[in-house]
Amino acid sequence: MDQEMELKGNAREVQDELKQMGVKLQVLELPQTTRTAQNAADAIGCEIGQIVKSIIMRTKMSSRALCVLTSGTNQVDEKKVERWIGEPIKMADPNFVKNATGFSIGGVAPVGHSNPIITLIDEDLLNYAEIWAAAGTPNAVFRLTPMELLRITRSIAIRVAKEDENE
Ligand code: 5CA
Repeated sequence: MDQEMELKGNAREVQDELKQMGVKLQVLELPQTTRTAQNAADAIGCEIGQIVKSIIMRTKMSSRALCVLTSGTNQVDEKKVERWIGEPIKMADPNFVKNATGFSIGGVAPVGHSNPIITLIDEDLLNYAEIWAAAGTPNAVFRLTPMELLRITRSIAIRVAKEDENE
């Protein structure tokens, strides 16, 4: 399609990666910014929970990158992820994110990283029929189903969200 022909830079690379994986998912470049989950929901006209945040964490001891694909309404509970990974973790800084994924914060896609990254998916994303993820730049996104996200990231869904302290 025309839109696909015009994709540039990282958005094109993400589109090429998706195509190589054999999935028919289309990267869209929007006129508005999609830098944050709220921005993306406003630009797309969907619920913020449908936005996939690609949160890059760093293991404290082995210094490996970890990608936690989180619903736009949730915050990552580091303790829940640590239990799964078996090592303390912390948020990655912007340089680490760029080196690990090839993308800058605000445009980190769930696929097409510079190196393979261990990925976990927030189970709350499974509640939606359709979700939207970043596609390499702060104004590129693509729509997919939660099952497609599981498949293209070869990942699993777990409970990662911080819960209300009263719960
Ligand atoms: N394009 C949208 C979703 S389609 C997007 O990328 N959203 S995001 O949530 O994945 O990216 C912003 C996230 O980057 C924030 O939620 C935050 O966790 C992280 N972030 C923002 N600033 C920093 C920073 N200075 N250091 C580390 N992480 C940051």
